[in-house]
Parts: sequence; C-alpha cells; structure tokens
Amino acid sequence: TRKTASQKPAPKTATTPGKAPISTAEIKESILSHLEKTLARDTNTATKRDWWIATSKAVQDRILSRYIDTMGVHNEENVRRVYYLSLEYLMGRLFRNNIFNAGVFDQVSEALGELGLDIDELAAEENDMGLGNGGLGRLAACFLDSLATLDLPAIGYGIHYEFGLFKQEFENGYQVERPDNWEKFGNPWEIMRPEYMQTVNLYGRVENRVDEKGDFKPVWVDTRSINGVPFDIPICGYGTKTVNFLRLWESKASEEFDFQVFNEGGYVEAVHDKAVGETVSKVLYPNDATESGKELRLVQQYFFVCCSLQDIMRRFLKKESDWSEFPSKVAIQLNDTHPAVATAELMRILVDEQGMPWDEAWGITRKTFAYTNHTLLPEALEKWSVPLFERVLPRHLQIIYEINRRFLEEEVEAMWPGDSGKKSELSIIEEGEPKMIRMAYLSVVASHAVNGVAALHTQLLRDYLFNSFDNLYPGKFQNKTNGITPRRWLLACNPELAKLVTGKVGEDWPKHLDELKGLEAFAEDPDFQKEYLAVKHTKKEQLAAFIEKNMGITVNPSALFDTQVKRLHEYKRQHLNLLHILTLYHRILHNPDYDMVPRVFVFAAKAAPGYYLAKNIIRAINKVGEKINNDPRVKDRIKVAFLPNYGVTLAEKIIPAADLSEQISTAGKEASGTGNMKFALNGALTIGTLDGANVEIGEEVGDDNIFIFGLEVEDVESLRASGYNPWDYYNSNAELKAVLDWLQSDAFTPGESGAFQPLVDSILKNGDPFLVCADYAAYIEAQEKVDAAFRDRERWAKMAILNTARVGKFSSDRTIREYADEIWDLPSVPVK
Ligand code: GPQ
Repeated sequence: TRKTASQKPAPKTATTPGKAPISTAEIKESILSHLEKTLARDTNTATKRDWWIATSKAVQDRILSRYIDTMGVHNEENVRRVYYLSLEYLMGRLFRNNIFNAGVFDQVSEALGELGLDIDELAAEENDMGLGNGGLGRLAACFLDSLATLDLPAIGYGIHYEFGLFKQEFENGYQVERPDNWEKFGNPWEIMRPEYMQTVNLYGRVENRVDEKGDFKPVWVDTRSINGVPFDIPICGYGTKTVNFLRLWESKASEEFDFQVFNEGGYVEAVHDKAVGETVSKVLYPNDATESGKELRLVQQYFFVCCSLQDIMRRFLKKESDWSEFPSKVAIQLNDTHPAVATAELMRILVDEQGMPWDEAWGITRKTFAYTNHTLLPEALEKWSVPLFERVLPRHLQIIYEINRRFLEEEVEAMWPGDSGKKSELSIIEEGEPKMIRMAYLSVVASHAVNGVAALHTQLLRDYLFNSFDNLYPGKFQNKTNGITPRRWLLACNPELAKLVTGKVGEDWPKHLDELKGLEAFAEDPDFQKEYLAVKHTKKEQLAAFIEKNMGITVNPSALFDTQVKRLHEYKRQHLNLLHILTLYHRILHNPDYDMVPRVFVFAAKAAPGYYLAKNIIRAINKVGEKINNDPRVKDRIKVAFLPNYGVTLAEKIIPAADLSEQISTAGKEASGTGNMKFALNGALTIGTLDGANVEIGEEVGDDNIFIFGLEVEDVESLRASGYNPWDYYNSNAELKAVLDWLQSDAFTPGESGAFQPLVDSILKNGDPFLVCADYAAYIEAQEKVDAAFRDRERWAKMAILNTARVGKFSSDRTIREYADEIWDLPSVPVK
C-alpha cells in the first residue's frame, strides 16, 4: 500500500482566508511525531491504521489550538449560545471533513504523498460515526457544521453510544444486523473530560413534605444514581476560525458501591451491580420515525438531558448569578421530542432546587426552549405511559401534571371557556388505559417557537396536528426548511464536480451556495455540458467499480443510474420502485426487443430490526434483482444493486454518481427529506411526488427540470374520503395485476412460495395504506418521460446543470441563519 516517495515539492504555505499558515513540511513532521509519540511506532512497522491516527492527530492539533481560541473568546465575551439537544448525530467519517474545514487539504495530501501514503486509503480506515438512524441525525450533523462555519456559539449535546446504528449484511436476501463497535480501534477526534462528570438520579419516590411556612414541598428520595462522563468532539467551521464542540455523555456507574454487599465479602457482586449503570449509553435504538416506548429509552433521554442541563447551568453560573438572565444567555433547541423531558427538568431545577416561584420558572423555561417537529406520522409521535414514566421519573410526572393543569385551566380556558372537548383534545395527558404523556404537546406548550422542516410540512402541522395550538398561540409555528452542508455533500464527496464548479463561479460557493447560480449561464454551453457529463461519468465509473468489487455485479457506467437511498419505510415506497422494475422486466420478457434506456437501479436502506414488512421489502428487492441480473434475456437493460450497510460514507459514494433521484413518498408523509437536496446538488434529476422539500426543490429548479408525478396531499385526502380500494386499480391495470401476481408466485424464490406475501398483502389485503396502487400508473408514466429525456444527452446535461445551479437555497447555512435570526436571536461571534 505504500507508494514510493514522490519528489519533494517546494514548501507550501496556505494563504486562503481561514487556512492556517502551516506548511507541508510542518504537517509531515507533526504526523511523524504523532506516529512515534502518540502511537509508539516507527515508519517501518506502522500500519495504515497507525498512519490514519497519526495524520488525524496532526490535523486535530491544528483544530485544538483554534478550539482553545474560540472558547477563550466565547468565555471572555460571555456570549449567548445555542444548545442543540439531540439523541442522534450521524457524523460519518471526520477525517476528510476536518482536513477540508481546517484548511489544510493541500498540505496534508502533499505530506502524505511524500510519505508514500494515499489520503483516500487512510480515510477508509475510519469507522463511520453512526450515532443516528436517518435524516434527523444527519440534519443535526449538518447543522453543527453550519453553526461553526457561521461563527455561531453552539454546543451539541447527545449520547456517547458504545454501539451506533447496526451494521447491515444480507444473507439469502435477508437483512442481518451486526453490532457496530465503532470505537474498537480508538477515536482520534474525541477528548474525554472526566472533570465535567455529572450525576443523574432516577427512580425513587416523591415525599410530599411541608416546609416551615406550611407550604407544600415535594422531595425526590430513594433515587438510584448514575454518572455521565462527557466526550468532546471539536467541530471545525469551514474557512473561519471558530471551532465549537459536540459533547456526548457516556454513562458510568456511580462510585457508591452497595456497601452492605461489599462488606459481606461480595466484592465481585458489588462491582457487577455497578455495570448495570453502564448499560444506559450502550446502544442506539435503531428505530427511525417509530417510537418504541421502552424503559431504557426513557432512561437514555433523561440521562443525557439531565447531564446537559447541569453542564449548561454550570457554564451559566460561572458568569452570572441572576437566574432571570438565563434565557438571555441560553437558547435550547429540541431536536424532535426525544429530549422534551428537558422542559420538566429545567422546571424541577428552578422550582425544587433553586426555590423559584412556579410562574417565574415557567417564564424562563418558555423563553429558553424551542422545538423542531420532524414528522406527522402518528406512529412516530412519542407518548410515554404514565405508570412507566412515574416509576422512572416520579417528580417529573408531577411537574408535567402541573404544567398541564395550568395550561388547561388558564390558557385553554381563556380561549375556549367551558369547552371540555377542547381540554381533552389539547391535554398533554391522553386519557386511556394507561394514560399517556403526549411529548409533542408538552414540547409545544413549553417552547416559545415550534418549527416544521419544510414549507408543506409546516403548513400541515398548522392545519392538522397542531391546529388548535396554532389558534391558541398565533406566531409560534414557523417554517425552517432543512438544508445540507455543501462542504461534505459537494466539496468533499465530489471533488471532480467541485473543481469544475469553482472554475466557473469561483471558490466562494462552499460558504455561499447561492453563487452556484452563476452556472446557469453555462447550462447550454456545449463544452461545459461535455465537461459536466464527463465528471458524472467518472463518478459513475467509480461507483461501478465499487459495486463490482463489493457485490460482484457488473454495471455499465453509461446506463442511467436510478437511485433510491434512505431508510426503508413503507411511506417512502421502495416497493413502488420495485413495481417499476418488475414492469420493465415484464415488458422485456413479453417483447424481447423492448426499447429502453439501460438502467442500473441502486438501492441502499436499513430497516428497523423489528419492522418485518420493511425487511420483507428488502428481501423482495434483493431476490428480484438476483433473478434479473442473471437473466440473459434482459441483455443488461436492467441491473439491480442493493448495496448493504447504507450510511453516510456509502451516501458519499452513491449520490455523486446518480442520474435519477427517487423521492417517491406518499404525499404528506415525508416531512422534508434531505437526500433529495444532496442528489440535486450533485446533478441528479428528481423523480418525485409533491411531498416535503420536493415541493421547494421543484420551485427552485423549475418544472422543466424535475419529474413530478402522482397524488398531491389534497388528492390523497379526497381519495381516502371517497373510499379507496386498491383492488380497483389491480383489476383495471393489467400490468399492475401482472407484476403483483408475479410477486406472489415463487418466480423469484424457487420452491419457496409466499416469500413476499406480507408485501403483497399490505398492498392488496390491508388497504394499501401508502397508496402504491393509486400512484402506480402515474409513476410508470413519469419514468417513461425520464427514459425519453435521458436519450437526449444535451437536454439531460442542461437539466442536470440547472439542478446544481439552482439549489443554493438548500445549504444548511441558510437554514441555520434562519434559526439564528428568527428563533434563537443569536449573533455571530467571529474569532480573530
Ligand atoms: N426523521 Cl420523526 C427521521 O430521520 N427520524 C425520525 O425519527 C423522524 C423524522 C426525518 C424525516 O423523516 C425527514 O423527512 C426529514 O428530512 C428529517 O427527519 C430531518 O428533518
């Protein structure tokens, strides 16, 4: 793997703004020094992993000196900060990103070249930091990048899971899950900070005491405690000096042994008991947009919220003594309802521990929190059963009841006097057996701002889920359309396109993505079209090589790469895509000369381990793909590659190579989507429904440069209201009938019939909840338009270029600016 050392180039010093003035020689020296002094290795025995760590440490050194400068400025100026609370962060690999953002890419790649090493090979040594499930976790990671890049003082808080999202393998088409021990070989980017350890109390009971003045004074007693130790990951802004950090809590058993067991000679038993406290941060729950209601999950939520709030208060009290100043220094953003118990925890600290009157504490709480909703799906709306919640957090339950009582008796009563229907509709506590706490309602009531993540989604929140709240609290609901960081999703993952773009619009676009507009002028320029298509071809060749090497499937880089990568969910309708594949296959078998643009269907998706229908869809795609890939009659017009183990790193390989981006959710179900933005930026055309941010992507790129099809939200509603029957579509569309029947046969699993019965039943017998049949014909027709457009290479090139040129809006820098201005009231603090 080591190349022969190349010729030594002239020493180089960076001059671009934000780049550290460090030379190639200095970086090289630093790498060699870390190899020896951090890893105790010499150059002869060093493995690639050693070089990866040594290089990371050399880069980290640069980042840490800026980090110290940033913290110095933030502390000295006693700045207002935003705290982002999220149970998920899908960071991916940090190596390239940190090298780019620290502004030392040229120096590092030259230094490695001189050492006979390849930067890509070293990057590949790093495990993905996969501490999240899907879009919600990746959004948090993009936001951290933008916050630092915009010089906004921000700290992310989360959990230092020992096991991130499971690794996915396929066996006979089935998804198999393997543990993701991501830190097995260490993590050069994180810093453990035992000095900031916090203690968390759980369980126990509340004693209702009365104080000297005769006032009710609840005391939470007989609790069990665990500790949280933070690990900090510096977050380096691009082209700026700001370095913020992500603080992740790891649970540790508290030092207090059970002394009775201990003294009775039960030393080993006492130590074993301790280990239970360390399970809290063991593993990320692998559900995306479904709540599971498990006790350990609630403990995780409270654990990280409690540690984070104590940390926030410790920082606040270093500079302030007046609690009324708290909301002027602290803005807390709740990434969905997962950290919503923070609202009750802040009330508990202020009222119980600081002795503050309720109303004053409530005023502070409401000014401090804001809440982002990421879904309308009922199965994803978090609810905790009251008995479970009471066992784990008895005092917090009382506080939530009191919040609810005042909310109903004061606010709801004032708006709808005497209306008990309104009270039960809006109550934070849902009546039933058992009673449930509606975490979304708690979050709305306890926050000063609530936002959706795309214009359509926010409108639907206001019209349906939170309609009465919107009437009660005019102006509280806002839209903040999601975004993606252009550093990772173009500059780093597609250096070929980045270079081409920079040649036309200059080098500011990674910080000012609207500059891409400058490409519009070249959309019809034949030379530019050629270069643009050549870059796309290069990325497709790279992906083709990857597919060949990892899956043994040969694909033609000139074929249309038709891509759907995202979590596996019925509402995202990977099975609609599958029906299209089957339709093409069916046509080919009935007409051997069927004329179609050759396509490579690329899938990647993980299914939650307990989501059987999603797993059945995975197996169906794998098995149908296997048959098609090996059927000589197809003559390579169709290839299907379902790449295992989707994650950030795989996305970085697939997205730049895509021609077509499948965004085909049932209208009204996808809150925003963010993959859709990454694809469009990299010049893939979207085939999609008018759902989530697809609507806004369409507005930006123009109707001629996107393939929109299918039912819209209103159509979905009226179709349901008029009584939807999937059999009507089945009986009247011969192709649909044929492919569904085919799926029910054993054609794709010889000797094993009924393998995909769950999938077919969900469509035909169980009422087709996501309207696959209703959208089938429109989808097939839209795909025919895609086929026609792809044949005209100039037209396609123009459309693709206009996609790249016109999606500047979807930079997460724009999103974060809006949060900072409209929710957080947070000024930038440049670090000199
Ligand atoms: N999202 Cl509720 C998740 O990734 N996980 C979740 O648990 C919930 C939502 C997604 C949502 O489905 C996408 O439409 C969004 O683009 C994404 O959050 C970020 O807002």
